[in-house]
Amino acid sequence: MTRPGSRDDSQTQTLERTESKRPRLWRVLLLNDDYTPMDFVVMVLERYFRKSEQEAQLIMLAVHHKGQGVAGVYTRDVAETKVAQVTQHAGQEGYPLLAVAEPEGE
Ligand code: TYC
Repeated sequence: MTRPGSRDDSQTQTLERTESKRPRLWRVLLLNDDYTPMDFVVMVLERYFRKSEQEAQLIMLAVHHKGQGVAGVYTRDVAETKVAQVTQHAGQEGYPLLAVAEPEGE
């Protein structure tokens, strides 16, 4: 049934979106350990998470005292890349520093 001025949608259907407009964000967490030097963790936060030296110190100390802390929040791909970069750099130095990504809101 096509009225003048309306579009005939009998042939064409538009699928409803199933993705939300804004992608879910992922937290990158740093985990505490007994061996990675504090200075290395601060450098990681500055270099890979673009924190100022002061912010980096605060986050590092929070992780040291509480066991884990949020280094940054990103889309999934970016978060996974940060995890890979940190893990690779720490491993290269022989440090066991661990970073993990987890979705926000869980
Ligand atoms: N606990 C470490 C130390 O005393 C420092 C540290 C902080 C390690 C944060 C990991 O994610 C970390 N040298």
